[in-house]
Amino acid sequence: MKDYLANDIRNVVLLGHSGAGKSTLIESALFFTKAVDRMGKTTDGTSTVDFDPEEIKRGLSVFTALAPCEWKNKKINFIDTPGYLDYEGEKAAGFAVGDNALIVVSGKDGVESGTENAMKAVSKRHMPTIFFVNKIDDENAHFEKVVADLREEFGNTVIPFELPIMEGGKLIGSINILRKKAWYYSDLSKAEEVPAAYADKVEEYYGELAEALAATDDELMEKFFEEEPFTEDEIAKGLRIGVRNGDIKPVYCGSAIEVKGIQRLLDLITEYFPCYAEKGTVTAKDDKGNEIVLETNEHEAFSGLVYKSIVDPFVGKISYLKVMSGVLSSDSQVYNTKKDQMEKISQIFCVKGKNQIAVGKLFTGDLGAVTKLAVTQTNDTLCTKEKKVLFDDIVFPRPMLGVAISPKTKDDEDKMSEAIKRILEEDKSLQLVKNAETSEQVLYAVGEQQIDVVVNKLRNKYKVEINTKEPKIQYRETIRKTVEAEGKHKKQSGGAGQFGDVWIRFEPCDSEDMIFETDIFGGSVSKEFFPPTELGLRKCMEHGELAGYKVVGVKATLFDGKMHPVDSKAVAFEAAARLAFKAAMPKANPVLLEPIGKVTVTAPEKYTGDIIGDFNKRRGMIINIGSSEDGEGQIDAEVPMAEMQKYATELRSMTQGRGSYVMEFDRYEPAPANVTEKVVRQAQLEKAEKE
Ligand SMILES: Nc1nc2c(ncn2[C@@H]2O[C@H](COP(=O)(O)OP(=O)(O)OP(=O)(O)O)[C@@H](O)[C@H]2O)c(=O)[nH]1
Ligand SMILES: [Mg+2]
Repeated sequence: MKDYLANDIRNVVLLGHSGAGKSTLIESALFFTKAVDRMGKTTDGTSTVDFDPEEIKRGLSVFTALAPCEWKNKKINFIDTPGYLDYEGEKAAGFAVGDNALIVVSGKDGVESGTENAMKAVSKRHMPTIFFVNKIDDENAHFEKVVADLREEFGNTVIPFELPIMEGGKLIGSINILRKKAWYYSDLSKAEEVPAAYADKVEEYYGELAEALAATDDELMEKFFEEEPFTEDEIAKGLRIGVRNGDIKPVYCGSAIEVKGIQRLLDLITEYFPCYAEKGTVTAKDDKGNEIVLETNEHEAFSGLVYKSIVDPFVGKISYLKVMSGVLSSDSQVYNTKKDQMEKISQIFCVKGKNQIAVGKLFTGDLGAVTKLAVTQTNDTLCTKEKKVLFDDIVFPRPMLGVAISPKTKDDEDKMSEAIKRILEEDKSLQLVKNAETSEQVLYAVGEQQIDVVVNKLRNKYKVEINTKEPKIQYRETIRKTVEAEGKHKKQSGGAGQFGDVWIRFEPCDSEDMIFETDIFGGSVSKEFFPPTELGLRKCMEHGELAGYKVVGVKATLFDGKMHPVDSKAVAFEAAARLAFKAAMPKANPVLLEPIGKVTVTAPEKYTGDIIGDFNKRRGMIINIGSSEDGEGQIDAEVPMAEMQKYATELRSMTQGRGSYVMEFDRYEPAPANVTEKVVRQAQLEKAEKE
């Protein structure tokens, strides 16, 4: 591939529902432009962008991938994103470096939640957008219905540019609405008359398109009202403006699998989608945190954003980046602003699926990869030492689905933490939390399939086997009644004896940490035994008597005791304190506390009723019903966290993937009797198993 300057590069991110045909459409474009010699398939593992074993096994995309092709002296960087919701993090990475969006819609399944999510994302970024209605070859495909649904859902800026021509259930050609001409796939070189059966529909679509074009320019509007035809130049200018500012979102159609409709799509992309350099400038922060403006051209100092990293146990690290300004050259030194360190760039690659093609330079706006960087990670900015800049982080989704992971064997234990560290570096939508209280390592992910990918990656790439289970809920225990109890530890058989005797008052208090006081009269317990008594109690507080959970809200006062002239020792008082605790707790009206989370759910309003009903079943309390920043429904609730373990999956099925939520721990509250009973029983079972 030759070098492409900024003006000749188009970055196009493919978005849409899983299974709409994004990866196949890219393959089709690569095949059509001869970037690959065989048309690969996502279903048999031969596609260019779905090459990872996890993708091949599942028959869908799991990772964002890059595949450039050349068309009419332009380079189109196709960025494939996974439609499946678990891979939201990968989608965020790919989306962040796209300048234009190609939303693929299945002609047979129409507008789906993935289409809506894609549209929501591109609207937020005001990204120029084209729709491609795919699978028109399928007998159940219905282009006009899909167009009508798209317009109803996303408004009148969605405008059909073509109409498929079918014959005997086969897609044989398409009509260009603007030119009112038909092209047949048997011979794309000549335009023909529109078949009579399509004439009315063409007129209807033409009216919509002409009006949208007219709206881009006053002169065109005048012509439109005068019913004068637009010239080719006027059309081109109007389209360029309309597509760029989002007032026109062309709808194209075809069949990725039959390589139909690809040529016009490529034309549209190269002619009407803007290149990144057209932005003119991009803002970043300088090393003092002040805003700095960089020009998006080759003369500016180099800067780049790393949007994805792959840590290969054999090859080392591969860092994917977008050149935000200037030129990145091989055999150069760049500065990593976040890490405050120089990095050596030896080789630069243009990436096509799993293949890396060495190139000498990457120009402004281009996407590529570099290998073996020492400290650079995803979301780092690379730049020159002379012009230090920092770009905003790509925002990755907050994972909410927790799973406790543990190594299967001792051998796995040694390798697990290093392997997980690498996996976390690759996937910014994963988080690992080491919970000191439950002694668990909890991996948080977006969805269950993503967890499965992690388990497989550990097994296949790092040869580590792990167990997964639902994380423990961090219950707590407290007391409701003041009690006094004696603990007497006496060991006088053989050797040196041990003697400690304490009287301790336990009373409820507000402090999470135990408060320890002494109120000894007449020296019944010498001061030197206060610390071991306290230590004994503190150890007990870690595991309550009710169900083994941490005890909070207790004040303990050592108010009496006895000593032995020879046998009284620190260990004996520690043991005595423990006995006092054990004796006191059952009488102190112990209570189990459960964690309550503050939950915010965002989903289209039509789901509000279901979401609220579901919270009632989860013992939740609705705090507020309102709207989110995006104008969707927002429900705030407080729910026991034990009821939310699988909520990520359940909310998804309740809203067909349109809802999302965040939850934060808020406070502890006494658990109801039935919950306490269940937790206590479970604890007893576990204890019995251990013994
Ligand atoms: N009939 C028909 N099937 C198609 C067409 N394009 C893709 N498919 C099939 O649709 C299925 C999904 O295609 P993919 O390209 O993997 O879909 P995707 O949008 O990349 O899906 P995700 O990676 O999960 O987001 C596969 O079985 C394809 O063979 C098409 O034009 N016509
Ligand atoms: Mg795919």
